[in-house]
Amino acid sequence: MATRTIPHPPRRVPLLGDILGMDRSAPSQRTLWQHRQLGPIYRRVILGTKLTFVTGADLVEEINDEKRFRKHVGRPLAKLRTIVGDGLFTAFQAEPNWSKAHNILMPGFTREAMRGYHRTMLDTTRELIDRWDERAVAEYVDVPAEMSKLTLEMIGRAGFGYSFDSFVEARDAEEDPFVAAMLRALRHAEQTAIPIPFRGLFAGKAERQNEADIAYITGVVDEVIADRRADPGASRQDLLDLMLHSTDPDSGERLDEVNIRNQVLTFLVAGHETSANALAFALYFLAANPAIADAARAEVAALWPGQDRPEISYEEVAKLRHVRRIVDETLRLWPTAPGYFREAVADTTIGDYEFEESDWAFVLVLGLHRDPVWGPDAETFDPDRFLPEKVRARPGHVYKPFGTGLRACIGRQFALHEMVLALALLVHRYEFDPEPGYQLKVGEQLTLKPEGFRLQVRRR
Ligand code: MNH
Repeated sequence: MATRTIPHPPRRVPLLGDILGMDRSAPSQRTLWQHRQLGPIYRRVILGTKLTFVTGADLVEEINDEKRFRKHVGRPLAKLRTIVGDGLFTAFQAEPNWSKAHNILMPGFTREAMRGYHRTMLDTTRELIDRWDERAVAEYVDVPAEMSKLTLEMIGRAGFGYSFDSFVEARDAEEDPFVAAMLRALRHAEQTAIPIPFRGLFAGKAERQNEADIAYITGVVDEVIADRRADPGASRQDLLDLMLHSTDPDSGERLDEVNIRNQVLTFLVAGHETSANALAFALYFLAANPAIADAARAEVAALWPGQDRPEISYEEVAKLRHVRRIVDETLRLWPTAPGYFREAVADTTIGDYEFEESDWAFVLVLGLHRDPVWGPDAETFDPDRFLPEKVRARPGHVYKPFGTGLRACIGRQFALHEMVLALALLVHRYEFDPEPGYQLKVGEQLTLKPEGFRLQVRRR
C-alpha cells in the first residue's frame, strides 16, 4: 500500500496550516519555486483544505489517466462561472450541458472548419500590419495589448461574425468598452477567488461595478445572437451558426439561449488571451534570439519568394515547420494557461501517494515543462526540441500546454493556426528591437503574460 506523506512547505502555522509563503500576484511562479524546494509533488493544508500541486512527469502521467481522474473545476474556474456559467470551460463534467455543447461545437474545430476561418485570420493580421506600418519608426508597440486586439478580433470575426473594430483608427488608442468591461469582470472574479477576511465590508462599490460590467457584456452578446437570428442570410457556418441550428446527436436537443450566451462569452475569454499572450512571448523570444528569428524569416522567404505580402493559403500554414516549432517551444517555457486541475473519481494513488475520492491536484504545466526529462538546459529557448525525431523520442505526457483528456482545449487547432500564421507574417515583415534593458517579467492574471514588454518594429 502506498503510504508516503506528501511534502508540505516549512513553517506550518497551528490551526491555520500552510498559509505562509503564498504569492497572490504570481501564484504559478511562486508554486514553481516551491516545487524546486519540495520536489515534484507538495501539498498545503489550509484550515483543513488540501491544496496539492504536481509537476513530476511520472506523477502527471498517472493523474492524466481518465479512468482514475477527471477535470476538476477548481476555485478560480468556479469563480468564472459568475460570468460564463456552464460554458464549456467552466462546466462540471456531469453537467448535461457540457456534452451537449461539446458535441454541437466539435464540428466547428475540425481541420476542415479551420479552412473556413483561414481567410479571416489572414485579413485580420494584415489589418494589424497596415496599422504598424503607418507608425513612426521610433514608436514602441505594447506587444501584449496589440496581440490581444489581434486574437480577440480573430475569434470574434471567425466565430461569430462580430468585429470589435480594434483596428479602426478612431478606436486605436482606446479600449473597446466590451473588452474593458470583460477584463474588469475577469479581474474581479480572480481577485475574489482568494478568500480574504472582511473584504466583504469594503466591497460594495466593486460589486456594483461588477454587476454593471456583467450586464453590459451579456447585453452585447445577446445583441450579436439576436442580429444573427433576425437575419438568417447572415449565416456563415461559424460557431454561432452551429449553436443556433444544430442538435446534439446524443440527446437530440439544442442549446438553450442562456447556454449559447455562456458559450459565446467563453470563447471570447478562453479563445483570445491565451493565444495573444503566447504570441507576445514568441515575439519576446524572437527579439532576444535574432538567429532564430532569421531562420523563421528564411523559411517564409523560401516558401513565398519575392512576395511583399505572402499569400499564405490554408494548406501552406502546415509547411511553416520552423515557425511552428517556435510556437511549440514558446508554449513549453511559458504555457500561457499555466496548469489544470484534476480530481480523483475514486480512492486511488499516484506514485506512492494516496488520493481519496474527490481529492484534487493542480498540475502545474509550467513546472512539468521543466521536468528533468527536458534535460539540464530546460530553461533555454530552443525550438529544435520540437524537431520530429526529438518529439518521437519523448513521451507525450511531458508536454501539455492544452491540457489533457476529454476536457483538453477544444480550440487547439484554432490557436495553432492563428499563431503560426500571424507569427509568420510578422517575422517576415519586421525586425524586432526590444527596449534596452527590458528584463522579462511574467505577469499572472489567470493566464501568464510578458508584462510591460514593448518592441520597436522596423519594416524590412
Ligand atoms: Mn483553450 C480548454 C489552453 C486557446 C477554447 N484551453 C483549455 C485547457 C487548456 C487550454 C490548458 C484545459 C483547461 C482545464 O483542463 O481546466 N487554450 C489553451 C492555450 C491556448 C488556448 C494555451 C492558446 C495558446 N482555447 C484556445 C482558443 C479557444 C479555446 C483559441 C477557442 C477558440 N479552451 C477553450 C475551451 C476550453 C479550453 C472552450 C474548454 C474545453 C472543455 O472543457 O470542453
